[in-house]
Parts: sequence; C-alpha cells; structure tokens
Amino acid sequence: MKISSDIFNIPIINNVIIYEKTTSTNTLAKDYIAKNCVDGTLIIAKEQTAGKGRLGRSFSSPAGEGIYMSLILKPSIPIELISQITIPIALAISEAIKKVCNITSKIKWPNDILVDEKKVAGILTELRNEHVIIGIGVNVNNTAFSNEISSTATSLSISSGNKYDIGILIHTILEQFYNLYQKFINNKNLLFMLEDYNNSLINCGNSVYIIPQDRTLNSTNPLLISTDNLTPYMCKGIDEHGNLICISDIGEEFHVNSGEVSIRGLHGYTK
Ligand code: BT5
Repeated sequence: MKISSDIFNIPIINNVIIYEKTTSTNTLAKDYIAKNCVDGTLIIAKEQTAGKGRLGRSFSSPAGEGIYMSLILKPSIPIELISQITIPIALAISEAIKKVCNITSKIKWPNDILVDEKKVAGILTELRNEHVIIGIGVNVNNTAFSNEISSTATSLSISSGNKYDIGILIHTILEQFYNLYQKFINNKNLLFMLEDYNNSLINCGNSVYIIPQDRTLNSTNPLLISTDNLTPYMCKGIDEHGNLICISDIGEEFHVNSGEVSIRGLHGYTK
C-alpha cells in the first residue's frame, strides 16, 4: 500500500500515520486524541487484530486485503450534527467505489456499504472530547471470508475479479468525503445530498424491520437477530438530518434516529 503525498492536498488531512499492524485504528485514535494530536490526523493500518464494529461487534481486518483507517476531525458544528456525519461518509465510500472500480454499491442505512447485496464496507463513528473518529473498513482484495460472515460479506475483488490499489481508494474516499463534508459544515444539514444518498439507499422503497439495540447486542451476525413481534415499515429514504423515514401500514410517518436501532429487510439482510 502506497499513500501519495497528494493526500495532503485534501484540506482536512494534516497528518498521516501508517501502522503495519494494530489492534484497532479507532482505539489508537482515542490515544492520539488524549495526546492532543492535530485535527485531521489519519491513522491507517495494513492489518487489525481487534477491528471494531458497532455495539462491541468485530470487523474482520486481514493483512493487506482491505482499508482499515480512522480520521480524527474536530468539526465546528454542534454535537447533534456531528453524529450525522456517517451519512456523507457512506455516500463518499459508495462514490469512490464507483470512481475507482466502476462498481455500483448500495448503502444500507446507516453504516454499511453493499455490493451484490453483501457487505463490502462498514463505518464506525465515535465521539471523543469534541472530536469525531471516523472509522472506515473496506474489503478490497479479499478472496474469502470466515464461515461466520461468508454469506453476508464480499470484497470489491470478489465482485469484479480485479485487484485494486488500496492507496488510490483511500485517497478517493477522502476526496469525495471532503467535498460532501464542506457542504455539510456550511449548510448544517444534509439536504444538498439527499437525492444522491436516497438513490444509493438499498432500503428505499423496501419494507424494513426496525430492531431495537438490545436485540442486537449479543449477535455476531445481523441475519441471526430475531425479528419476532416486530412490525414492518415502508422505508422512504432519509430526511435532512440523516433519520430514516418509515411509514406504517396505516400511513403514520416515523423519523428514526440511527443511534437507537438497526434495520433489516423482511426476507434477509437487505430486502
Ligand atoms: C461495522 O460495524 O461494520 C463497522 C466497521 C468499522 C471498521 C473500521 S476499520 C477501521 C476502524 N477501526 C476499527 O476498529 N473499526 C473501524 P457493524 O455494523 O456492527 O458490523 C459488524 C458486523 O459485520 C459483524 O458482527 C459481522 O457480522 C460483520 N463483519 C465483520 N467483519 C466484516 C467484514 N470485513 N466484512 C463484512 N462484514 C463483516
């Protein structure tokens, strides 16, 4: 993996630290914040031994096969807006995958990117002392996955049969993200990207179960989470704050915040 010095042309990148191997770049990011690192520090690892997902889940991060990185930012916006940042990141990853690999991906709200209806990337954003840690994991050149995730995971390489330059993908994700981030900070809402996001949203126009967090806590695979006694809703897309707009069978509209739930399709992971 080679990161070109051009990365510093992206105005939000001020410092790049590359590790051969670490536990988790998000965990490292917290240490760097505690040591007063500069805003715009990007931590990249070639391998993670304890890559983290949401709610204590793990993210498989084999050596040299994917992107495992965390960007530390200190945005000058209120904290409730910072938590919406996953939305522009997801679109940036999807756009970069199109630009570099010519692969069409879909977003599974709020933090998964799918190719061929399987997960190719995940996002873990965490807040720490007025900083946001944006953790991004992308399966790039993986040829196989463990049994536990093989039915729901894929890589860009598995999808297309090609190998990709991880450094170029990292650069393009950050470039696309910067374009969206700037507008988000200026506008303080996501209206400017709603159409593009909702066009990429796999849930849009499909029925979804809204799964309370306590049901997801002990599950290592989203497909194994019980949907017993849950009501399906029709998903209409996201609103300007990144909430998922859901309609009940009697036409009531709910705006669901991602901090509280996971979602799942009626017949599987997405649909
Ligand atoms: C995520 O959580 O998908 C967030 C992943 C964020 C990873 C990045 S890598 C750099 C940074 N440093 C970190 O330590 N983390 C971030 P969640 O939605 O909770 O999904 C986790 C679930 O996805 C697991 O329980 C598995 O079912 C599945 N999974 C694990 N590894 C995967 C992989 N490589 N590809 C696809 N699915 C995976």
